[in-house]
Amino acid sequence: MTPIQLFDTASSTYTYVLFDPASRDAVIIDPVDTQIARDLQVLREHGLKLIWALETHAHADHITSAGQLAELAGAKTTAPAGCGISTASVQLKDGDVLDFGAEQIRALHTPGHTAGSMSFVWRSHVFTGDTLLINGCGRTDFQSGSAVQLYHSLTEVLFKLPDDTIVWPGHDYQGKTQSSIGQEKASNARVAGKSQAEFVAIMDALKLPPPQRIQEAVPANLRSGLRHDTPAPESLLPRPVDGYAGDVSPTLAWQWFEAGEAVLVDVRTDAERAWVGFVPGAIAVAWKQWPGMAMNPDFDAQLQAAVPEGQKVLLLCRSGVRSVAAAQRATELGLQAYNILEGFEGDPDEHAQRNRRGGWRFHGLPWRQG
Ligand SMILES: N[C@@H](CCC(=O)N[C@@H](CS)C(=O)NCC(=O)O)C(=O)O
Repeated sequence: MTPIQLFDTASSTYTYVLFDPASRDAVIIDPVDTQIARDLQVLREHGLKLIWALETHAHADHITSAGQLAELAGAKTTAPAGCGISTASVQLKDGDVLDFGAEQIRALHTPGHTAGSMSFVWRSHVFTGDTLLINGCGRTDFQSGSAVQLYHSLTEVLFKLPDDTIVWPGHDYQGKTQSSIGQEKASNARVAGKSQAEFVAIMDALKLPPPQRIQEAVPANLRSGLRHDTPAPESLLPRPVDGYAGDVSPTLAWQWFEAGEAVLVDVRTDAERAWVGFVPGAIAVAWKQWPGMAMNPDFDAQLQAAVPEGQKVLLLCRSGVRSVAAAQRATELGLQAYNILEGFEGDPDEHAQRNRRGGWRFHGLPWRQG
C-alpha cells in the first residue's frame, strides 16, 4: 500500500491521498486550492469517501483547499493545534491518532519550519510537510520558525523512526518524489552528521527570498483557505441537466481545460473571437456565423474533428445561450458535452453593458485579444 502522490507545479507542493482499501475511507494531506478539481476527480476515480483533510502547517506559498473539500466532499478539516488555523474542526496535539476505516494516522509535533508544524505517520510512511525535505529541510526564517527547534525535530523525532520508513515530503524543487529516514539520516546535506550549531549556521546562511504569495497565502490558510474571493464550493461541481452532461462555472471549466481533462470549444462567430477576445488554446467551431447568424452547416463535422474520443467537451459562447444549443447537439453526436455558464462576456447589466455580470473575463480567467 502506497499513498497517492499528487504534484502542484506552480508551488512544487506534494499532496497525498491515503485510503483504507476495504471501507474506501480516505485522508488528504496538504491539498492545494487550484488543484481541487483534480483531487475530487482522484477521489471519484478510486471510489473514495474523504474523511479527513489534514494540514502539516499553515503554508506560505500556496492556499489550501481544505475548507472547500470539507464542503464539497464532506471531509473534516484538521490542523496542528499550534498553527492558529482556527477554522479546522479538529486541533491536533502531538500523538493524536485519526482513524479512517481500519487505518490510522498519527500526528507528530515537529516544530521548526513553523512552531506548530506536524508530520504524520501512517504504516511505514511519514509525511513530513516542510519539516524534512529530500536532501533538505524547511526554511526557518519566518512564521515562528526556529532552526534550533527544527534540528531537534529532525534528529530527535523524525530520525528516531525506523530507517526503512518512507519519507514523503511536502515539496520538492528538483523532481524527487520520496526518500527514507535511513537515507536522510545518512546523507541529508543540511543535517546529516551536523551539530546543532553547524545546522543553525547553515540555516542562517540560506537567505532565501520570501515565497511570492506569502502575504495572501498565510491569512487565507489560517481560515482553511476560505477567502471572500474563493469561488462558491457548489460552482466547482458540474450541475447535471437534461439534454447534455451538465452546466459548469467558468472557473471549473478553466480547471478542467488547464488539467487537460476537457477540450474547450468556442462556438461564437469568427468576428466575436477576433474583436472581443478569445481563450488561448480553445478550438473555434462556430454555431452560427456573422453576418446573418446563419447556422454553420459544418458544425457537426468540425466538432467531431475537434474532440478526441473519450474526452469531455466544454462549450463556450457569449453569454451561455448558444453554448446550450451546441451542447445539446454535441450530446446527440455522442459526446460528453458541458455548457459553460455565463459565457465569455456574461449577461448585460442595467446599462446594457456586458462583462460586469459574470462571464469568463469577469472571473479573471485567461483570455487574449487578437
Ligand atoms: N520560491 C517559492 C518558495 C520556496 C520556499 O521558500 N519554500 C519553503 C517552503 S514554503 C521552504 O521551506 N524551502 C526550503 C528550501 O528551499 O530550502 C515561492 O515563491 O513560492
